[in-house]
Amino acid sequence: APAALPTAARTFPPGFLWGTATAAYQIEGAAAEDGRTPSIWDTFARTPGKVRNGDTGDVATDHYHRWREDVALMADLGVGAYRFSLSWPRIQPTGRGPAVQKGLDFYRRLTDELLAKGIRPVATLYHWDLPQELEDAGGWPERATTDRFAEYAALAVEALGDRVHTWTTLNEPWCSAFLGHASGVHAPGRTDPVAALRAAHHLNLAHGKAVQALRAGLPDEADVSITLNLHHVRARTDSPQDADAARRIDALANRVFTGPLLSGAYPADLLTDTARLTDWSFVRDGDTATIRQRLDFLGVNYYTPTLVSAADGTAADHSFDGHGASGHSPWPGADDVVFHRPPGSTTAMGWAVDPSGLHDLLLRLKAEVPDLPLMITENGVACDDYVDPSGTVHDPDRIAYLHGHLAAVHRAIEAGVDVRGYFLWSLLDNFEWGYGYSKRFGAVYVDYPTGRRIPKASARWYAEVARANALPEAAEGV
Ligand code: GBH
Repeated sequence: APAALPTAARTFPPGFLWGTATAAYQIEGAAAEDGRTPSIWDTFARTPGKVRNGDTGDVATDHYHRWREDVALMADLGVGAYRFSLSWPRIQPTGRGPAVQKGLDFYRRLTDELLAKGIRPVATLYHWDLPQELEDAGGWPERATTDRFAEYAALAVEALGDRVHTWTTLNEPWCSAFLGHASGVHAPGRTDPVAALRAAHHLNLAHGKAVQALRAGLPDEADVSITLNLHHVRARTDSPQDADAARRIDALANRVFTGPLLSGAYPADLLTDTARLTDWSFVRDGDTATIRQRLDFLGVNYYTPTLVSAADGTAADHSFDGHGASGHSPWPGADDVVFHRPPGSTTAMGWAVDPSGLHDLLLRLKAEVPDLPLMITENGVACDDYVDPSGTVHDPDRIAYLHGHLAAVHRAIEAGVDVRGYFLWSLLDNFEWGYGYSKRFGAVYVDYPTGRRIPKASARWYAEVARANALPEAAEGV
């Protein structure tokens, strides 16, 4: 045989879903229109010192007014699915009572337009924008919030269940619980480790109740899921001390969610590790049964791996462990664990580029929950895009990142992992939480503040991958 046969095209399974993703607060703007009231992110962003440059989502990418143009952009890209989130305070401003019709109408128009263009809508109920009134009543550390969430889920599915058949309850409850309540770098900015553990449980419970509400309003063939930012945790050495550090972070990052969601129990080691802080009496009889609902798929968001060791006496570098500037840890009971920068190049966020973390994470999930289909609900990168004098936006680092991570997904599929689709984060440059508009994750460039959209080179590259349902040989394929 000839020595240099071309390697087989890396084709994805038939029907593999190609999409892009966004979230309401990051793109919509129109913060005070049509009855919308503040969420915890409006409050947080308006608090001096919380978000870089004092940026807020008041205008964001103005998607609330430019939605039709944004759907047209997606249609031009030819990508088959769009993952977006519903703004809770736009639909139910106080977090209680009847829905605001104008708020629902926005999502009706948006989803009608998506369906008219042949794009599957994938709706997330909660991407971090709790109505401020519910925060004032105690927020996620308070159990009653789980019932408010179930009521909101019922309103959303009643209005949209006829056209949206793919639903996700929560986006990344780890961030809501631990960045929001322990390190305080996300809204509501609390720094109380016990409140964070309570929030984690109530987010799990809210998910379980919301799945029941969603299923009650959906046809049998609809898909219901949750999206987790699972951490691929590696130990720096194979010493027992470092392995134990990795185990503890794995419990707080992953198993605090996957335990009750997939196995119906909180892991025993997590309860032991945090026993100094709490006896977990906020978990009541029956809660874990409520949390363990059948899932049609698990949404996985992946950006970078996590590398840890036991404390070794050197000063910790908190630039990649989610610590707040004030030094509060997002890891209750494990603030002695040291985080290290993984090897390799880093992105504009300072996160290491390592597709093997995604591959290994997918294989772990297959080993632990073999029958659960997976969906990559976010993957992408902030990098320094270059706008040339003709106005073309070049982002070779993004193309390379996407190529490497899609190759990792493809390898996992070849190894037997049931991955159903991939959503690029993000369709548009947008409000990157604590970093404001200083970081650009979009495949489409947004010129602030005119709002003009310019597809980057990566958008054209991704459109071609989706069209072919296959990866080109090299990153610079088109
Ligand atoms: C996602 O969060 C969000 O769903 C999305 O809204 C956001 O725009 C996007 O990613 C890009 O950030 O924080 O120091 O512990 C991802 C959040 C990023 C949290 C990686 C954990 C690890 C480094 N995750 N992070 S650190």
